Amino acid sequence: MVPLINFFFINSIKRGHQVSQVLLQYTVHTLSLSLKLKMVQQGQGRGSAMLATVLVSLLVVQLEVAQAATYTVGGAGGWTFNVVGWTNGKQFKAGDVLVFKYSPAIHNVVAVNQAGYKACLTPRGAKVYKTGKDQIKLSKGPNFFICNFTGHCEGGMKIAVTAM
Ligand SMILES: *[C@@H]1O[C@H](CO)[C@@H](O)[C@H](O)[C@H]1NC(C)=O
Ligand SMILES: [Cu+2]
Repeated sequence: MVPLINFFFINSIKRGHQVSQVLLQYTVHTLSLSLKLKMVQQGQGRGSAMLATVLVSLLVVQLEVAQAATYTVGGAGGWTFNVVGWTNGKQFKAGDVLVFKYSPAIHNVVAVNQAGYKACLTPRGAKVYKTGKDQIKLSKGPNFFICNFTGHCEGGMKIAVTAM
């Protein structure tokens, strides 16, 4: 039981879930375990206990699927130069939220297309974010963001994120 819960925690935290969401899942898990225990104690037999396990597991899986994760781009360092490798090894889903934290006096976030990402150019009409704490929801497929202050994108201030 303990290894299972540990696995559960580590997995959720890896996915970038907020602590509150992890705690919610933990509660559901704990409930399922006590439910099983109760059924066995009441002599309702292995069959119903197993059914309860399956049902609660399904509920947990559904919660997992429905939940959007929130990521702070660049981690503790925030949205800055050389953040381009931050996406390595991460999996993103449509609806996940990226939080860009930076000083708006010296940086911004511009949603661009693939060509803009590659060439560090801002396409006409591109959406510019400049609050210093922008929350951007990922859409399914590729998402590209650059800082368009002169030279910053070239300095690795760009990310490409593919959301499943
Ligand atoms: C950044 O993009 C905005 C919006 O297209 C544009 O007005 C601005 O001139 C760009 N800044 C630079 C340094 O290219
Ligand atoms: Cu910048």
